[in-house]
Amino acid sequence: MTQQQPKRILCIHDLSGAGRSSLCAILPALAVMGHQPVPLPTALLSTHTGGLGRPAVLNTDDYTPRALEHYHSLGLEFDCIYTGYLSGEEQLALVRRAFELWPKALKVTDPVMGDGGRLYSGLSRELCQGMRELCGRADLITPNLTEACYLLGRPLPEQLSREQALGLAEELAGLYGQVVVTGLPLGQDLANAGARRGEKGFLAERTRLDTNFPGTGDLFAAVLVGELLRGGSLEQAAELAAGFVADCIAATPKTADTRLGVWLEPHLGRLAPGDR
Ligand code: PXL
Repeated sequence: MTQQQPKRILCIHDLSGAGRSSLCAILPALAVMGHQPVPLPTALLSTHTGGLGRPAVLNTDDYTPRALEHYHSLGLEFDCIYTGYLSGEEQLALVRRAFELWPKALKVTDPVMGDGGRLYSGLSRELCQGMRELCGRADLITPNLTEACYLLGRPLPEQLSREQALGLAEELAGLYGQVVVTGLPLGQDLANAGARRGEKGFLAERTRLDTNFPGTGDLFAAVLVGELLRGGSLEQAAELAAGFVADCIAATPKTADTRLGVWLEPHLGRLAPGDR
């Protein structure tokens, strides 16, 4: 079997030790898909901020700009720069600098700001404004519905028809370029869940399970990025990512502590090249 050259991906996200979010979900997913993720942690946290109390936090603003310049001085090339959770406004400049240093890299921004209609605790309005601007610089953005509504400056709908969902994504695409919106509450009988193509775009539908886990947006975006870099289309990548996340959610025991994220570890092997 011929080996595909691993794609090198600069991952600008936080490292939250427990809870299977951000880099702790992203790094294993990208690596098992055959890529070389290079983490640039925007902060170190003991856990994510979603319900596990107040995490211990270490600011990395003194480290990250120097790490970027070091990578550049080494002549390291990145095929992709993939950005997510930023804990402060300084990090907007960090991402802009990364985009500037590697102009040929595919720029993917997951504008991690909130969920369920609320912003994550500790994120300032200014940071969220800056995130908007960053989305304008990216080649592809992957907001969830809360973030998509924030980017469009409108309230969160409780439910969406397929037509409305495609319309929302189209509106965002008009402003920002390529867009994949996650977590759309379609509220329909999805017994025949699967891929659906409309005139304006596509839907990767899965049956909605009545639980919420932190980190699933990070896992989705990582698999999406991984598949795009393996040469998949946006639609194929979204299907793979939606299926993988849905399978991880379904396979996590009902009694598990949802705050610790989905039990992704037993399933990662399925993402390996040649294992699909
Ligand atoms: O999964 C999104 C995310 C990433 N990073 C941190 C978070 C969250 C969501 O709560 O708190 C630190």
